[in-house]
Amino acid sequence: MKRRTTTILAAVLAVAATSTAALFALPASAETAAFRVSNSWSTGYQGEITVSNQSSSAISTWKVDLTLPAGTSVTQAWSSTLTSSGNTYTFTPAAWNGTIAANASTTFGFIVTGTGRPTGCVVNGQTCTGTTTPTSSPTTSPSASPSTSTPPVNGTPVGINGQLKVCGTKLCNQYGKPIQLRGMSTHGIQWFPSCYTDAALDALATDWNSDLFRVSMYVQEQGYETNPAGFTTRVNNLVDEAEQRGMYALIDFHILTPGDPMYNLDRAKTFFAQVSARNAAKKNVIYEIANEPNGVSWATIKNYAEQVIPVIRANDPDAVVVVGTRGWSSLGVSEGGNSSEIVANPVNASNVMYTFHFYAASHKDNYRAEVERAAASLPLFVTEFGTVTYTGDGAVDTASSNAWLDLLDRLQISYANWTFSDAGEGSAALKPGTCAGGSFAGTGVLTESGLLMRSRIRTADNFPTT
Ligand code: IDC
Repeated sequence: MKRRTTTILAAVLAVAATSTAALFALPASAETAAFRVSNSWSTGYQGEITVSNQSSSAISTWKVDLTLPAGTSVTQAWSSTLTSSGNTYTFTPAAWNGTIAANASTTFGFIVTGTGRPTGCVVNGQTCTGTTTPTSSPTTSPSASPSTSTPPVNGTPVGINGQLKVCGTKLCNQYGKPIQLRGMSTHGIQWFPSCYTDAALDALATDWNSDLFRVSMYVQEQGYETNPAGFTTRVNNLVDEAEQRGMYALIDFHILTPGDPMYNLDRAKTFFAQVSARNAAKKNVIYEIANEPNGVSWATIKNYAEQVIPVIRANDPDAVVVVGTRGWSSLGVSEGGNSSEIVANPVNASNVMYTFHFYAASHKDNYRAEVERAAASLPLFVTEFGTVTYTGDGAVDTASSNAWLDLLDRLQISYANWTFSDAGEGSAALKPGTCAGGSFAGTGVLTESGLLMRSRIRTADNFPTT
């Protein structure tokens, strides 16, 4: 039932620096809607509106009408339902966010083509009041414009292979030939900033001959949720660093706890809208949309994927997207299932792969058998694995690690090892204190896991061009 409010609803518009913002005055204790530009580029921008219920009882629905000047239009929205009439764009709730509890809020986002800022705002049918004044409020935009692409360096993994594409069950290069990418994952980028410097990336690219650099952006645990703009910028910078060295960058939306990806759906849509718009021109970006779903059904993961993938595709239609699987990306095995549930009900999108993770000291023959079986039907990508136990710590299991890596090589399954960091745990490739020291090349800085991984990764690649 639609509850008519008697309070005056209004919106605050705060836009990027050098723009003009319309400031709508708010009565005290009203439901409000706040608009902000969260990213902008030469031909458009991304907007976000937060509808807040500042009253003492729940509201059961909401509706926001934005008017844009001629030549500017909303081309995509998420976490809301978009309709339009002329220059007016109407946003109503998505299936899950119509009800807003007392003192709670919901945020939806949209992409605008054209640079005109809103000229009008109506919330639940009432005209926003206020004046338009120039402002120089600080921008929260993670980047001013979509990044242009750095030409791939000749002879590097990106220089040779170019834009990747899923072909059958394989990852293929620009020549349509199957390839395997071998590389390293960061630890949580919120924890080890000094491990991802220019010197570190140089060592990965030229000493390790790494094809791939996974950028692990935790969402919780002091990650993205604490500073979306800051983490988005950090990820984009690392994408550039990888590109400059001819390495692929795997953008990992590192959900872990809670294991239900739906908990982070809105954040995922916002984050992937931004990174895909900004990096669309690049050939080196692969999107990993959910690190390790756990405690949820495959149907839930698939539903999440089918909401996030269109957000990416709208900006970056040809990029490969990797989808997490049930049971901490074990293809379901760690929760008593297997890959048959995916084969029977695959994600309804093309150019996608499925994640498999393992920790060699914990996951052995039965997991290897399932990977071999699944690889016959599904494109798999080992976006994370460790040479130790699933805790990320303990001794390297050399025999199991080599059995795994031999299997992945044979099946041409790409992989990233956890972690290129100096965390004091067995899975870290670098000895504690290495990152502060600032030198990363050679074997002197490596742990037992690092020595094993560098020796496996730096061997010659097989990247066919004909
Ligand atoms: C671990 C880190 C550890 C950190 C912990 C919690 O190694 O330092 O305290 O996360 O954030 C995964 C996860 C990955 C884990 C890793 C090892 O994707 O985040 O990292 N692991 O436990 N899945 C299986 C193992």
